[in-house]
This record gives sequence, C-alpha cells and structure tokens, in this order.
Amino acid sequence: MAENISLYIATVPSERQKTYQEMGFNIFFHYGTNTFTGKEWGDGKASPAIFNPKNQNTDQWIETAKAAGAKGVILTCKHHDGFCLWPTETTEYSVKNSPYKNGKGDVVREVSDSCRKYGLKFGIYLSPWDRNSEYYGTPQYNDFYIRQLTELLTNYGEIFCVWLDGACGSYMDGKEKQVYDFERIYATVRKLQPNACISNCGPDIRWVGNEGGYARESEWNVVPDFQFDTQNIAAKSQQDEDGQKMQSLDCQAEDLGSRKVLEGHDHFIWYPSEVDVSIRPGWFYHKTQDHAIRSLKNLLHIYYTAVGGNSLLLLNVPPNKDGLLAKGDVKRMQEVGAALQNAFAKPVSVASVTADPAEDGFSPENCLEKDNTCYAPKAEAAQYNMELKFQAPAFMDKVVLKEQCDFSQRVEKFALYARLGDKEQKIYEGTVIGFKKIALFDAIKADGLRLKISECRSTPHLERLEVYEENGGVPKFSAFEQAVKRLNKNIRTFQTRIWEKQMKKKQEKQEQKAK
Ligand code: FUL
Repeated sequence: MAENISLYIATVPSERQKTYQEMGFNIFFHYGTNTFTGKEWGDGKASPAIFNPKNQNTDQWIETAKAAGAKGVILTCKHHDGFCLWPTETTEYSVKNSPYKNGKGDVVREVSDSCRKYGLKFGIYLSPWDRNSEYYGTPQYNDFYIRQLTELLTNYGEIFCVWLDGACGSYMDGKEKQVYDFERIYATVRKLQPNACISNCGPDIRWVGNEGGYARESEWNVVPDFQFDTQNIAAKSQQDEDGQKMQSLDCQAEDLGSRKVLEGHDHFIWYPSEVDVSIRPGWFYHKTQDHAIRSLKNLLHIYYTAVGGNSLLLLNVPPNKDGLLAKGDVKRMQEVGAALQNAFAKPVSVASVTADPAEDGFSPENCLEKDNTCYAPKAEAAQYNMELKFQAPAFMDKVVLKEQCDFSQRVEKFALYARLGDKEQKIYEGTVIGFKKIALFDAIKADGLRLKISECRSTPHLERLEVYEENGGVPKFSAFEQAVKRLNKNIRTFQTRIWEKQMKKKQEKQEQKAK
C-alpha cells in the first residue's frame, strides 16, 4: 500500500466530530438588528432601540426546527454589526439597551432554554468581524472577543458548536483587517466546552466552500491538512453585501481528496464538510422575500446531497420582526420533516445477508444492526460484494450506506443492483460513502440487493446497509395504475424490439447489396 494511503486510512474522527456528524442536520437562526433595519450586513451604527420584537417566542422556533427533523440549532449571538443578543458586560451595544423586555431580555437564554425543553442541542455563532467595537483592528479586540466567548460558553449550559464566520469587509469602514488570535479562541472553547465542535474557521468542521446549497458529489472527510487554513477560509468567504454573489456556486476546489490530490501529501486531517445555506435569498428576514422561500423539492434535494452525501447541513431559517418564524417558513419546514419521515418510514425487512469471507468479529450481519459494529472482508481484493435477501419483494427507492469511520473513509466507487428472482439490474453507481450516503433511484420491485465496491483504499469497513420502501411502504399508485404502467413499459419494449429487428434486416439487405 502506498505510504500516503496508509497514513490516510489512519486518519479518523474525534469523538466530538462523530457526535456532530451523527446529528447531520441543524438549523441556523440569523437574528438581530438587521432583522429590523432590512440589512444583511449592519454597519454597527443602528441604535439598540431598533431591536424590539413584540411577540418573540423561541419555543415556536425550536418546535419548527424539531418538526423539520433538525437535531440542533445555532444562533447568531453577535453578527458583524456587533449587536449582542445577550446582556453582555463587554459592551453597551446589546439587548440590555433595547426596548425588548425593557432591557431585561436575553435572547441567547431564551433560545438555549427552548432547545433544552425540546431536546435539541444549542450552538453559538459569534462573528469575529465586529463593526461596532472600538477595539476592532487593535490587539485589545482579541481580549474583548475572548471575554464575549467566555460569557457565552459559561452561562448557557452545554454548547455543541461554535461557528466562526470567515466573512470580513473591514475595508468598508476604512479599517485594517483584525489579526485574530485563533489559537486562543480554540483553547478557550476546548477548556470551557470540550465537546463543542469549532466550525468554519475552526479545526473540526470544514466549510463546504459556497453558500448556495451545493455539496460535492465526492465529499471526503479526510483531506490534506493545508485545507485547514483560516486565512484561506476568510479569503474565500463573503467579501461584500451582495446577496446574489453569496448564493453563487463559486466553491473551493471540487476535488479535495482523490488519490491524485493526496499524492505528495503526508499530513492528513479528519475535516468533514458542512453545507450552510438559507431557506431564503438573504440570511436575515426580509418581508420582501416572503415569496422566495425555497421549494420543498429544492430543500429535499439539498438535504439528500448534503446529509446523504457525507456532508452536514446547516439550514438558515430567519425569525422576523415579531420574533417569530414566518408562516411560510414554518409550513415549509413542517413539509420537509414530514417528507423525510415518510421517506424513511418503512425499512425493507432483510432475511439474510452474505458477503466475501469476513475478518473475525466483522461479519456482514453487523451492517444490519443499529450500532457501530461493521463488516470487513478478510483480505484486499479487486472488488467486494455483499448481498441482501429480502423477506418479501418490495418497491424500494433508496439505500442508506455508512462506513465505520473509526477505520477512516475508504470507499471510492460502488454500485447497487436490484434483484428479482434470477434477474439482476444495476440501479445506482456512486463514488464515496463516508459517514452517510443516501442512494436515491427510481422505485423498483426487488427481492434482494447487491452492493459491489469496485474501488477502495484498502479493505472496506461497512457499518450500515439499509434499504427503504418507496413512500413509506404505501404504494404510490393503485393496482390499476401499476398495471397500466407495466403495460406501457411492455409496449415500449415490444416496439423497441420490432424496430431493432427492422434495422437488422435493413442492414443485412444493404450488406447483401454491397456484395
Ligand atoms: C457569511 C456572512 O457574511 C453572512 O452574513 C452569514 O452570516 C453567513 C452564514 O456567513 O459569510
């Protein structure tokens, strides 16, 4: 095995990364003075008096996030304008000088309490770029930032994520870009919240590289360590307030982990990607965008390509001026939750599983258990096969695969085949699997499934192979409609055969003539 491949497969996730990756789907809340001014990037000059939500109800936010199927939420405790949603001791620019609850309010407290009430995890966004602070651009700013971070990490219970935004437009204020003391920021998080992941400009979770909801087809958890370079992340982040630009698909390099990219590298890190995207064109709520909420189809596509493509999804749903999620967003989020529940409501019951000879303790049955045991073949081979036999024929339309990432991410190419009686048909071809792969295909009746792994970095270690019935097991079409569909298909096949025969005859005639 090439030396860089053995170094590569020795690269595995930390416990905190595994916990975060297991969550899969989280919600972002962008909320603050911009909600009231209509801006995306506040300049830090809006009066705190503007922050005055009349009906704020964070239970409604969290109930909605839960209904969508999210496991955690992240709140913009301070965005670039510097306004703090908690009564910080570090600055006067906060809720304590707003009319909200006569200056006695604390939005961070309310959101974190609602999270605990509904069993969701709570995370913080604390913008490094601060357009209000008089210290910004001086070494004192780093002390100021650490004090804010410390307040948030000590007073609001367990924090699952600290999201460090790389965006900075300090040139707009005629200021030099602050040199952030990232080492101190990371050390503070590790000390005060050792289980929290540091995302984006941090060592635990990698920004996917765009804000348009686009995830790479082959997303690698293991990348050369130069990918973690905060300056690089900041340079590629949003540079101005142009809302269209921020939704563009101009992402960082498409290929971060193929063998070609790994060549010549001997330092790798586990650095899973996260897709951050807004349900609307803006990150903050603007009434004028009420008509521009992403469609259910689009959101499901993003979910399946992100969460189902070995990435994480952080979907922004911004509360409005009342302090509530708008009706249209709530409805859409409920639809997302219902669609996902339905999609995974009916796993196909498996009667037996077989595979190439397994390593001791790594039997193929392990893939059917909802634990972290896995299947691994005994020896390296050109390809690996695993076969499921179903208890009864079923209409399946998706397969969930998962590698046991304590053995790193190894699979590079795989295919799925549907079986019915003695017939077999290829239904899906894919590249990486990683932490989670959801393979979607047109529903097909099958009594078995074969997985073929044809390229892999050493032996595969497969933790999960689950098959799901179409539409939660409820037939999408009546028996009559199904019969019509079958008939149409047979007619098409029949027509094709006649056409093929005619073409063959024509060709034979031409050949005879030519002789
Ligand atoms: C960007 C910021 O400039 C946006 O306002 C938003 O917070 C987004 C998540 O990150 O880079």
